[in-house]
Amino acid sequence: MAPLDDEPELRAGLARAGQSHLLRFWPQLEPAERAALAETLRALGAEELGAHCRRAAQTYAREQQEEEEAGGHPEGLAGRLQPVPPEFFGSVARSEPATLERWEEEGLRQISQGKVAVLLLAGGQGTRLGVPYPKGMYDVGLPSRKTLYQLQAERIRRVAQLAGEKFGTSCKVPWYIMTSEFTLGPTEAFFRDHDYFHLAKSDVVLFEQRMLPAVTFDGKAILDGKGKLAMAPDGNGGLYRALADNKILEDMERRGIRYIHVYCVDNILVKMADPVFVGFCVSKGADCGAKVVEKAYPTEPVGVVCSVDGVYQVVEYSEIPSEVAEMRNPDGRLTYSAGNICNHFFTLDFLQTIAEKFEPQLKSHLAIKKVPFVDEVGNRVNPLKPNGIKLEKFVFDVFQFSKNFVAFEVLREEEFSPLKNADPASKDTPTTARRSLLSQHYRWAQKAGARFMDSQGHPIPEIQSLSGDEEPPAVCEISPLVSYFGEDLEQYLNAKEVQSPLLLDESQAEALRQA
Ligand code: UD2
Repeated sequence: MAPLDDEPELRAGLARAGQSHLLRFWPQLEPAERAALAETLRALGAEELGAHCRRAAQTYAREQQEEEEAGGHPEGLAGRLQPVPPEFFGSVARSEPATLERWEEEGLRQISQGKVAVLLLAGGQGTRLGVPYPKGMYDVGLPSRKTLYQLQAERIRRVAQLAGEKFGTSCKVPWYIMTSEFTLGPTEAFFRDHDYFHLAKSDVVLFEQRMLPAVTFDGKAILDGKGKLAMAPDGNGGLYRALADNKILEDMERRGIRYIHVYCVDNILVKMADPVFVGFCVSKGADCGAKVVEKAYPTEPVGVVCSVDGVYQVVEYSEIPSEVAEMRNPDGRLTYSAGNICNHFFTLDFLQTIAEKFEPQLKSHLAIKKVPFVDEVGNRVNPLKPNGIKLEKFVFDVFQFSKNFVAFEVLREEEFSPLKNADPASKDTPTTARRSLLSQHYRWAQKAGARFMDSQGHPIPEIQSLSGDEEPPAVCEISPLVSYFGEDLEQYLNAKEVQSPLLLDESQAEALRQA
């Protein structure tokens, strides 16, 4: 294909691709703007750009037609779905403590041998939360004012320490972070400014996913400015191309990594490199696994793990017919209840197979959006109605290629509280995330034997079995550097009277231990 770095060639390539309008304002552009536009177009490639725009318009037309034919009753998909019976899942709630301990030990063993990495999907724009910086930099207002990134970094440090201590090794858990054009710069600067939260810089590997142009319903790439295309990251399933683009799998191989825990940025309770989950997947010989929680209500924005035509997959919340999402069993529980929480396990071998062989087969999902654009005379318009298509790949669409897929059900109040919306929305906000974490830490402290007192020294009445939705009676935040998942707290807290608010960091813990 011809390079697009000079004007006549640029024009010819775009004309063949049916995208000549992208040079409409060329005469008005400054040299630097021309160079930038030419560079974007060159990187995309005229042929690929044309193919992308056609695919977007065709996918849109096909889905519109399918919807019309189904007359709002998508029996098609409904007839092909089957729930996964609970007995096919591993489950924290249904397993004996000894079994959970066995899985945890197996996970810690793998970590201690340096075979486990974590991979964060952090290329999203966080539009619902509405902050102009990457979500990981968000501070939900904990007493420590730690950001999501800091909590995650400290959990990595602690889990590596636990594994190392248990098996007498010195080990690391490398942290791979997929960013996008929107999040790379600020994420890099944030980590640098915070000294990588005391992780070795070489163990924090940032890489970038690709961007794709937004397209009108009739297949024209949209101009966001006179010399700038409207672009969006290619979805969290862009991971697999990004792994290949950036030679990340080679890096993992060099480090001796065999298992990868992939997770999304906004779950304040995420268990980094979760030894129980990793140990469960390794014990089952799985190449691919997903953590799930029981879905709370039919419209909850989580995909469901189910089988489609006999193959385990996730049907995303944006694509599941409402009739299906609302189906209930005789006991009142949702039939499709295995809620995906974007916590996945992959073997390196599996990721290699995907990157080398199956990536091109991954489905492109359609998102219909309001995409700001410049009109024919060059005015920027914020549309009131959706006017554009974005195509995205989903990280879980590789499950269908697994030879041994497993799902693992965990407890929502211990492991899932995502930050999606700004306050004062009712769900998945900074307030709910903060409350979930503080309730969890209150439960841990209570279990370890702490007795909370108020500022006047009066005992604070306890609440037994506090749920993640309730405000705890005492404020207690435990640093991940002190306890990763509630372990080892008795030595600091058993039978101790502690004043609320308690911020149990390393120095406070040491003081309590000696008290
Ligand atoms: C995701 C899951 C959904 C459920 C929910 C739980 C997918 C496709 N959907 O939905 O089933 O588990 O999370 O919270 O996984 N991201 C990128 N690049 C992109 C787009 C997103 O890295 O191009 C990251 C994003 O930064 C985040 C994660 O992927 O860490 C999930 O993205 P989201 O918050 O947009 O996904 P959501 O809530 O729609």
